[in-house]
Parts: sequence; structure tokens; C-alpha cells
Amino acid sequence: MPAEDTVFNVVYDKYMFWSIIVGIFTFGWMFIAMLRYRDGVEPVENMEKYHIEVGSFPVESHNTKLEIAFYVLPTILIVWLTVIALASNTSVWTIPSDEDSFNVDVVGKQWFWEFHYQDALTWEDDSSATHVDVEWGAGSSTLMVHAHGSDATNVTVEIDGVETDYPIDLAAEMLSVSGMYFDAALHSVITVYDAEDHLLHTWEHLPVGTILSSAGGDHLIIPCDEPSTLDLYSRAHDDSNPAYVGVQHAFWLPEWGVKEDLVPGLESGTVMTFMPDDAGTFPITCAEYCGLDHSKMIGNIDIVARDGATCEVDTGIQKTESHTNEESTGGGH
Ligand SMILES: [Cu+2]
Repeated sequence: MPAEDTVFNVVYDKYMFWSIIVGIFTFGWMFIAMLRYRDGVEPVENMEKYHIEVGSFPVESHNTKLEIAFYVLPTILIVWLTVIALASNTSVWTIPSDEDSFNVDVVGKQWFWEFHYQDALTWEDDSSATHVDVEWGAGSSTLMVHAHGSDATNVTVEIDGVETDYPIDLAAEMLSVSGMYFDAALHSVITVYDAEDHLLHTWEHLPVGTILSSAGGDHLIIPCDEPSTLDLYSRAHDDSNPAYVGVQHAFWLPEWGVKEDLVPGLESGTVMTFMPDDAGTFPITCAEYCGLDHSKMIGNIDIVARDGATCEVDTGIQKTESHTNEESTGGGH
């Protein structure tokens, strides 16, 4: 579960650990006291010597060190638990600058999500798993698809909504289309299929300005291993009534334990930031009742590897702090 990589999971574990320790100590002591100091039982020999009287605090034979420890140890524990809880907040609310993060505007409408890309993304499925590798990108005039050892037979190239199909040269196990220039301004998707039309491999370029919509079945696509910042806005689904600014929604990624409101009329929007490290598809849900089809306001987020990269590096909790780590390493440690 990706939620296990979040700061909240670490805080949960630490709270659970200390709750169990404190619980064993408190309930243990309580049961011992209930048995030992109940009516009709002499808790210690020579009770008179210690001035112990059942039902009253032993004022004259008290233990100052123990009583100070009663106050100091729980105080230290509570202060420390407060600090780690606030530290996880700081970690979540430290918003990386636009240059340092991958930015997408998420617009909630009734009742679907729109994803407006503020940064370009070129991504590809893991070639070591699919045995297919697409070579295309800035400066390319030839589209190459290598399919050695795969069952691939067909390639569909979709550029700006226009689809073209190509058969793979089965003898060479590859496709080469010369004169096909890569244009960074166009939304391009290359999908590779086998003879039974099963999708084997996807390569995609999303230029700045791409708008994807959950109403059309699109997923929000985010690169792994780098900070992502979502600016969240609530808008009306059309401009017919300028006085209508939409309704409250909440963008919720239940598996990651993160959620943020979309507030109608709030021009600057709200912000959510995260750094995913596991590739995969995870659900998006609207967590604020927003009208008749609120329950249909669902979607998916895909965590993908940028073209030429992989998502294999799983550094867990350290991911949220990796940019500071790099800075301190650069400082000559
Ligand atoms: Cu909603």
C-alpha cells in the first residue's frame, strides 16, 4: 500500500508503540493497585510504620523521586509526540516551488475532474517488463519501436487526436517510421498491441496545456520519484450563469491518505503536494457531497516513469525529504 510510504504511517506506528507501552504500564499498575489496596487486605507488612492508610495518599512516606518522575516522564513523552505530529504536518505543507515540482491544475466540476497540465510529461511503460521500447522525442525525425522478445504485432500512433496504425516488421521485431517528426506541442500517444489486440505497451507525450477529463475516462498521469503539486479549483461546468461559481468538492486519494477541498469562488485555489514512488493506478474520489451525481465523481491517478526512467527506487519515507538531503550532500559531507 502506498499509504505505508507516507509520513502519517510513521507517526501512526510511533503513536501505536507508545500507546501500548503506556497502556501496559497504566492498566498493569491499576490492576495491581486494585488487588493490593482493596478493602480487607494489608498491602504491606507493618502498615503503621509506613503510615499507610487504605484510601488515602501516603503523605509521610512518599517517594519524591518517583513523584517527580510521574510528572517529568509523561511530559517529555507528550512534548515529543506533539513535535513528531507537527513535523509530519510541516512535511506535508512544505510546498515545493513551481520549478522544483510537476504541476497540474485539478478542476472539479459537476460531476467530473479536469486535469490541466502546467508542465509537459513524456512517459513510457517499463520496457524491461513489456519487452517493447519506443524511441521518439525532441529532435527525432524517425519513430522507432523495438519489440524483441515480445508478442507485439501492431502499433497505433495518435498525434493530436489523429490515429494511424502500423504493422510491426515481425522478422526484425521492430517498427521504423522515418519522416515522422516529434512535435513537443502536440499530445502524442503510441500504443503497442499483440495479434489479439491486447494492449502491451504505452508511450505518451503530454504537452503543456493538455486537458484530460475523468468524464472521458482519462486518468490523471503523474511521474514518480519527483514532487508533484496540484492546484485545486472548483468551477461551474459551463459559463451560462456567471453568478454560479460551482460547489464545494474534495479531491481525495484514499490509498495515500491525502485529501484537499476545492473551494468555489477561491480564485487562488487550494494546493496538494506529494511525491509518489510506486508505479500503478490508484483511485480518486470526491469526498465532499456536491450534488446529485457526487457518487459518480470518481477517477484514477496513474503513477508512471518518465521516458527513460524507472520507478524502482523505493526510498520510502525519505522521499519526502530527498531534496534537502541532496542539498546537505552538496554541502561537502
Ligand atoms: Cu464533487
